[in-house]
Order: sequence, then C-alpha cells, then structure tokens
Amino acid sequence: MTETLQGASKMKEPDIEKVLFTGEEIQARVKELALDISRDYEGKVPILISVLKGGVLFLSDLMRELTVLHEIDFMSVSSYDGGMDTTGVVRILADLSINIEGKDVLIVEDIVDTGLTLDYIRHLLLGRHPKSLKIVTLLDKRERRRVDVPIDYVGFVIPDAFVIGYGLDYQQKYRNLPYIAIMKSDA
Ligand code: PRP
Ligand code: 7HP
Repeated sequence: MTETLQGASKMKEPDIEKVLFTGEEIQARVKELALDISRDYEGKVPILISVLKGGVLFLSDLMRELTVLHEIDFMSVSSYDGGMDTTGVVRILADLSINIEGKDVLIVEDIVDTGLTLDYIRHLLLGRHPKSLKIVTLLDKRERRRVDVPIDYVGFVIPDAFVIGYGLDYQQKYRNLPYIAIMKSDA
C-alpha cells in the first residue's frame, strides 16, 4: 500500500490489491469536475442529488469546489446488499424531500457499474419533469455496463474490479478510506 490509513488507525487493514487513486489525486480531479460544472451551470441554480450512501463523500467535496449557487438533496437507494455483485433489483429506501419540477437537476453518483441503479433513478426523476437532468459520476466502470446511461461528467474510468474507499463499501465498511483501492478478490 502506498498510502497509510487516515482516521482509521484502529480499523483492521482492508485486504487491498492496489491503490487506484490516492486522496490527492481524487481531490485534484474533483476540482477539475467542479470547474466544468460551474462553467456549464453559470447563471443557474442546480439541485445536486446525491445517491446515498456511497455518493456522500463525493458530494461534500464537489459542492465545496462549486462556484455557482446550488441546492442539495438526497435519495437512498440500494442494489448491492453490501456484497460485490448487484442484486439487479433497485430499492428506493428514501426519496427526495423537494419537488424538482422545472429545476436543473444534477445527479451525483460515486460509481456507475452495470448502470442499473442510475437508469432506474434517471427514469424516476425524468418522470417528475425537471427542466434539465445531468449526471456526474466519480467512477465509471464501463466494462460492466448492462444498460446504456448517458453520463455528462466522469471523474475516472476504472477497470472491472471491486473497489472500496471514498464512500464505496464492502459489506458497509471502508467508506471512510481517503483513497480508492481494488479489493483482493479472495478477501
Ligand atoms: C452502489 C453505488 C451506485 C451503484 C452502482 O450503491 O453507490 O449507486 O451501486 O452500481 P450499478 O451501476 O451496478 O447499479 P449500493 O447499492 O452499493 O448502495 P450504497 O451506495 O449504499 O453502498
Ligand atoms: C457498486 C460498488 N460498490 C463498491 N465497489 C464497487 O466496485 C462497486 N460497483 N458497484
């Protein structure tokens, strides 16, 4: 491992194959994405919708780099049941608290893998008639895509491997790691 655990000194060391992106690399890319988004939304007040739980770290870093006024809201969705593969069934655990009709909406995801989660959310939100709907994801595991979803902003394209850290979990753990790493497949 090239980076030591921070804020997690009492935590068991996760079984890591390789660190993909260090905390510094993630922060630098988040700044670049925020520049692009701020430029594209100039004069508008988008609503950033974070998909819990994984997307929350990315949202909190991204919004602090945005230079446009914006609002935030949350949806809680789950399809992995904590494991390494999707159940294929997207469950809405908590819905938005605001009406998005006529608003500029930006969905903020941590990862797009099969695309099933995002495809479901996208169609659900489009049915509520936003003025516009765009998507930003930090990670794009496009080799695994099962349904085509239009993504407007991508942080990093990653290989087909299970990753943890920076919001991403394995059995609900490791979300607090400041870096993103590939888990050992026999972990
Ligand atoms: C993860 C992730 C995405 C989704 C991507 O959520 O945050 O929402 O999986 O996978 P897909 O493209 O194959 O649908 P998860 O269901 O693990 O919930 P979590 O964010 O609470 O961990
Ligand atoms: C969901 C998810 N959660 C954690 N790590 C991954 O690689 C994942 N893909 N899809």
